[in-house]
Amino acid sequence: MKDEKKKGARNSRKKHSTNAARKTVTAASSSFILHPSSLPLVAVLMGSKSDWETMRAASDTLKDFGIRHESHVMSAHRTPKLAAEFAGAAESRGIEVIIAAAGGAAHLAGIIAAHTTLPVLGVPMKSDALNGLDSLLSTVQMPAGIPVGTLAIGKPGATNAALFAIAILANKRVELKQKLKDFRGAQEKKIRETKLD
Ligand code: RP5
Repeated sequence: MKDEKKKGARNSRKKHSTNAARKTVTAASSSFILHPSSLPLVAVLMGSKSDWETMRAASDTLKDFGIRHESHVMSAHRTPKLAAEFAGAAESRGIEVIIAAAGGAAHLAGIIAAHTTLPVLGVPMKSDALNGLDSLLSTVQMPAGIPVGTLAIGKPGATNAALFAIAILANKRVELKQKLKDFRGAQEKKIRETKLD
């Protein structure tokens, strides 16, 4: 009974957040959008919930740097209209960078980039069939004119997409630039202090 209640609450939360995301997309299409400081700066998109285990690394990295962001599942193939609507409205919602991850015939980053001039960073997901080589080639081989900045396959790509987004945001945010430098410094210190036995 208790479990059923929990499940019900979980489902209703899920429904609510999906509806909320849709509402934001719809609302963002209108012309009187404000940019309050609570709005997300980065959107982390992925083609399937099965990508979340990998893409959590992007979200966690953004969290570590205190970057407001939102994460959504949408697909170039399964929800093409939602992907186009989201990309078309993203800039007016205050989003500055979009990270888009997909696997297999990975077209999400491309379709997002086709509908916005915001920087789009693509993360190829590791696939069962071809180990992510399919995703990498699908994401990276954009024809000239519509760029997608493609990162490495899988988790390293997810982390680096977030760091790349942070580097873009840091160009106009002094404190964030300092945080990024501190992060690099800590990383360097760790390597310099590594002792092998
Ligand atoms: C892509 O197909 C997704 O990005 C995912 O990486 C892959 C497999 O999706 P599922 O079949 O697991 O939903 O669209």
